[in-house]
Amino acid sequence: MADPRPKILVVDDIPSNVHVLSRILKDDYDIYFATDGEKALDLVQARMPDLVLLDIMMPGMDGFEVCRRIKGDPATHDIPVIFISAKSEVEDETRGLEVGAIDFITKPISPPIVKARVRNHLLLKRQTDLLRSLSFLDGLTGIANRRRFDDTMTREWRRCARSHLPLSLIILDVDHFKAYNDQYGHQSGDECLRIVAEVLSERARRPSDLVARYGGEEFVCLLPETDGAGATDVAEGFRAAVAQRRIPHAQSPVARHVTISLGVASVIPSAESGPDRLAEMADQLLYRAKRAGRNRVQG
Ligand code: GH3
Ligand code: MG
Ligand code: MG
Ligand code: MG
Repeated sequence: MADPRPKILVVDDIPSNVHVLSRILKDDYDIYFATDGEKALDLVQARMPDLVLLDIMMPGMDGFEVCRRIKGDPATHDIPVIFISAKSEVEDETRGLEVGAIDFITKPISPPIVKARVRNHLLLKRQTDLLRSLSFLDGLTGIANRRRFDDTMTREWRRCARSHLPLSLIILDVDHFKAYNDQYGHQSGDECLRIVAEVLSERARRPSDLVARYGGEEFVCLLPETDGAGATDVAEGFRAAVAQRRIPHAQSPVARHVTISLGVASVIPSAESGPDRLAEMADQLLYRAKRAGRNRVQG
């Protein structure tokens, strides 16, 4: 599928300036526009543009302030901002760059230069976005990695604490995986982990459920707004689905195929405490599932 057209927000209080920029760029990009700072900020939130072309001198909120606010919000911080201004003093340009703009173009503009700079900055933005998304993925299985899990856990902990909703965590570990590697080789071990990751991802029910590789042959599933009973159901579904894949494991004392053990912990988060205790609880329960014979869920 072709990439969607990049979205550019043009902000200028003089409609004819907006018009000129739109004409230069509209063949290659989707253009949105605003003629004051407040509307610009609303559109940034609503449209999440890939680039903002921003005038400085506007009645009400000026461009510097608009830029500062875009850069101050974690949700919009990474959107590149280019000032396009008749203000051409060194101090103006310096200030523009200091409030977080990536470039500064002076009016009157030269259409080919605007086009070329916009193209370059969008290319860079695309590469940065790609790198960021890769930094949150596990290289072996392609599912979320530990970094993504930690990030999401922090965010969901706060959200559930604010709304007094339960947050559940499943930690699971492949049974006798050392013996699997010894028997079938490390490459097959890797393939087995990819299959387990796929099975878990297929079984996670809600879009807000996050399945991640926790490390080695351990995986986690974070379940916001889910109580212990709900999470135990999901865990049991994981256990059964992995067993049903019948991945041969001749050396396993549990079954002749690959199995997993799971610990399930659930809390209603509070603002005073952090998520570490939840992970500890789930980990201890996983350990109990192992001692109780493996291929089971311990809630
Ligand atoms: P238990 O049922 O108690 O969990 O036994 P186990 O053998 O699974 O546990 P142990 O912690 O002794 O062994 C885990 C093994 O997982 C050892 C390690 O080499 C293997 N492993 C960890 N990460 C990877 C990986 O990315 N690929 C492969 N192939 N093996 C891995
Ligand atoms: Mg102006
Ligand atoms: Mg382990
Ligand atoms: Mg194991």
